[in-house]
Amino acid sequence: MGSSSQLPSDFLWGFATASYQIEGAVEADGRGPSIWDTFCKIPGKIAGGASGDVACDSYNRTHEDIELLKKCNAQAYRFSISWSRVIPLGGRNDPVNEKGLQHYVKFVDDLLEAGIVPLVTLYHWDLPDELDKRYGGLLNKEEFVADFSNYSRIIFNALGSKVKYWITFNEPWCSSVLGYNVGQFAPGRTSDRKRNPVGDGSTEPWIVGHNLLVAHGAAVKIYREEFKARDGGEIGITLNGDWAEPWDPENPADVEACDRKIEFAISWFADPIYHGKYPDSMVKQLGDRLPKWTAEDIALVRGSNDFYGMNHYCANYIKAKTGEPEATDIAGNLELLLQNKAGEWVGPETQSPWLRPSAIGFRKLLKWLSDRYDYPKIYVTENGTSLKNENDLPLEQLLKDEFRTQYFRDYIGAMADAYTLDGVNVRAYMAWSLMDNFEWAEGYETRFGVTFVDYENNQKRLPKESARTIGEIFDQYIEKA
Ligand code: PNW
Repeated sequence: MGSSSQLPSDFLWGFATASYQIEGAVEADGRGPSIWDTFCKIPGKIAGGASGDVACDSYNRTHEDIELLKKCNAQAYRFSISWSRVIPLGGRNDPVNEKGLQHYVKFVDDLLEAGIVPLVTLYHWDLPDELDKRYGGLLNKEEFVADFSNYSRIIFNALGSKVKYWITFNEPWCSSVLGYNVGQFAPGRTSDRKRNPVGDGSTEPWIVGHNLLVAHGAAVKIYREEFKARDGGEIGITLNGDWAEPWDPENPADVEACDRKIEFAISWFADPIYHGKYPDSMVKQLGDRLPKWTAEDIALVRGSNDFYGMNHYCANYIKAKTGEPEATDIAGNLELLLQNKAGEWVGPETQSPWLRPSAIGFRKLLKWLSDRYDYPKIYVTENGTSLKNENDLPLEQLLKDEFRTQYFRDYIGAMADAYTLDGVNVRAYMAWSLMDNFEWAEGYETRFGVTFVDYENNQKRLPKESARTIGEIFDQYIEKA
């Protein structure tokens, strides 16, 4: 497997990060707070009481980060823009902060000068806090769509001539489910009263997911009507989703539940975009709790992807539940397990409780998506792994991250197989992540970087083994032009 597979000569690869996870400098140059600044201040929400206050200090170290990218021979870099740096209060009638905006203009110029292709995410979870307070943020369709449209237009205007790849939203599933059902991510709303006095996990995630789709569609319309002819770029949304294998392959209910699990995680967003409706399995389970598409909204959403942005990490075993689904169920009335009926683990343990690698699952999901959405152009916008106890290893060992290197070998090989053997139209790959960073609720205890960041020592960056190897892996697979 893998040895004879290839990737096309124009395949684009590089690394990904996100603003709140790396930038720090939360008060620099007039930045306003985001919902993550606020969430991090609530005791007990983040491991070790951490926050993105300093993180990797990337706001002040753009040159170091570009040097890192060059050292890895990266062709591309996916990063996100902090909305509240550009519009500190966030809204369409609020002032634009020219300093914040110019930071990104300069950064993009510097990347281009270094020969690195920028992929820009407009929204990687850091909503301006004021919008959450003012009108309930993502819960308020009219206001949120209008404000996101305004913000997007400002960014397209400032960067459109230089940036050819745009991602509207990163992982709307995480914003909706982790932010409004589980309550583990900002703004932390949930039905679980031990976690939060407010929130309704049976309705809010579906409203938020719907609003994110409409906001995505609205931004795409703006890009296509006002910028695309001039700038010639592409725009899409990035969806997360892992592969599903039946807990008991002999049990048809488990086999069926696998498709349902992917539908609840991915097709929730991808079906409206590619098919103009929500999946039947979701309509059936959620009934009126799933918002209805108006003709106007679905016209914005349908056909709104120039490419499919895919974040992918791992696989799960799926066991169908019997009986009626709970009101707060978001998964499709099934259990996500790491072991199957025979007691086999889906993959080796990592530091992230939800992540056990299974490279073959990557190939299978690429094919599943291609079948369902008629072979769209796919850009893998994130893929990577943490390492069990990496944070506790002595530096010397930590820099030899063979486990992560092998993960990239296996996953990139599986992707090349999907391209070569399954006809999957995958054209780009961004490894998560360029460097260790603020891993949301897990704080700094979990590391995903190909570069070690020494938080104790002035955020010094030291490339790990995987940083060196990933370029060699791509070199092996990418056809010479
Ligand atoms: C993605 N889950 O998040 C994000 O896009 C990144 O910002 C993040 O650092 C990376 O994956 C690694 O976690 C996810 O619980 C977070 O299933 C959690 C889950 C999935 C994706």
